[in-house]
Amino acid sequence: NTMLSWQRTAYHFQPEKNWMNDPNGPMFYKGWYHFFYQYNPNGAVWGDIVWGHAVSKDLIHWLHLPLAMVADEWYDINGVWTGSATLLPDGQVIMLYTGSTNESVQVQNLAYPANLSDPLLINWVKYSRNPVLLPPPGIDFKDFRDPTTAWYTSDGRWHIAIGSKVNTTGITLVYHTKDFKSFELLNGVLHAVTATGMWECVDFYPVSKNGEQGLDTSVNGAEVKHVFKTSLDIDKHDYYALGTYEKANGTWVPDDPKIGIGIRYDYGIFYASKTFYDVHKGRRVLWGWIGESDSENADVQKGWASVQSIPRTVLLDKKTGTNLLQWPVEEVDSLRLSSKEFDKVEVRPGSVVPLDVETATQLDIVAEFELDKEALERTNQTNVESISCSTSGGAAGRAALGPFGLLVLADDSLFEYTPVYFYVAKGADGNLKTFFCVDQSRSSEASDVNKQVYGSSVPVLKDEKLSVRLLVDHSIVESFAQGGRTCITSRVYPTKAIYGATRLFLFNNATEAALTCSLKIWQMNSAFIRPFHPDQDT
Ligand code: DQQ
Repeated sequence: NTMLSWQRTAYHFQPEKNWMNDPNGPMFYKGWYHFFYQYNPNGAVWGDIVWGHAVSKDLIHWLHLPLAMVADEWYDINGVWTGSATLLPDGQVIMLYTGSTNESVQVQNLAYPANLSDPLLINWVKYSRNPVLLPPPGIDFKDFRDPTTAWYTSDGRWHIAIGSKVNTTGITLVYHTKDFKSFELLNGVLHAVTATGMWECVDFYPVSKNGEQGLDTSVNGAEVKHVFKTSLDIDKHDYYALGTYEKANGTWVPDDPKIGIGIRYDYGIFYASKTFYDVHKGRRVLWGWIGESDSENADVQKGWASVQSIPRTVLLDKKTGTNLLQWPVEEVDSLRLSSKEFDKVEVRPGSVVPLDVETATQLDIVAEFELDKEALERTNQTNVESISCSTSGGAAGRAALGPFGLLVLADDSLFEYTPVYFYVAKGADGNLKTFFCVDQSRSSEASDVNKQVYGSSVPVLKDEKLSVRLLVDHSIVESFAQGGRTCITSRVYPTKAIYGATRLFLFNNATEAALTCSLKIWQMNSAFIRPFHPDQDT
């Protein structure tokens, strides 16, 4: 349907058509980044799931390859579900994935490349004695899925984690193995949290306490914290927490015992995410599935659904020590075309300032904001505990110190626009608390799309300016506050603010404080994401 074709993104990963969900088995192999994904070859809704496959030299431009695995065995005939890759030191590539069997039992299966000397890894072989794991006693046959990348420990074995639940407690089981064919279930669980339901797509990986490098999955020791991430089926959000992996008893202990399920990777749409260690650049890279927030009917009309996030590097935030920093991989900068800089633009309380960037559908924006210092001093204290992005009345609500920020995917008449903004409030202790939000309520004239306000508080340290990076791409806005401490990914469906009619504005709805904003804005090129032909020059 060409009516809706403008909603397709220009530099986010998408198949040519149909439904996509979770990222699967990402890795770097013989010069290529490999990306697999949950894919329905037959329609734009979830079902008939197989593994799509694409390769890239830079995580931005992609070549679509033939399906890597289809549902052709009794142990995955109801779906080739999510899995992860492990690169062994001897050069083998291990793929473990969940199959839904002919009786809809969730089992784990082993697959490997047919030809390790093919850098494109086009053909995959399923192990002849699959499945390698069945749901253990006490686990429901539909609550056993999404094996992680394996990590190696000093006992000479590889370990994998698999999400599950017991009653309503989400749990993570750990198995160890020497050959990825026979496995043993360890006593106890890696982690468990009551009332969180089924844990999907668990991820478990080390981050460096001091370094700027990413770490391979098996690294452990005093210099390392371990991130535990789970995707909650009950609310479709990804949560992570930092902690310590205690090899001796095989559990993971959160730094903050009160953290519960953890904090969100992203306060918008971002699910079933998975990291991999990029041996090529020595970094850890996070992929997340970004679904639609329009109606299923609209997806069927469009003929496609979902995109993937721009891959994000993940590092521990050394300044706070309590969160990760997520940042778009540096390769996305290669899409930057012409840029415009705006130095210390003043935005008075209650005003909107247009930014002359011509069309504004494909942008990379870096912005810094400063509120008038005197206004910050004289502002009254409020009960910050009662404030959140959605209680503040969205971007239209007005208080002393906000909201203020950018209006993206806006049309000239400000009929449609999506505010990405900060909201500052002074607490009873005199300290400022900052919220980072996206308000979708005016994003589209269409009625069958999500119009929620997304967001959370964001840590801002003394002497730090408020800063944001935005990646705008037709129907997606990925927003990173304070260097990636708090992220919000939004899918929006403007009907007027499209192509050449799209504009960008600054706004300040604070009643007390004037705002100064400095920005650099790049037009973004489209990425090449297209089918691979064997005779083409790579
Ligand atoms: N998607 C897969 C499952 C996983 C879920 C099926 C998460 O393996 O638990 O498509 O989105």
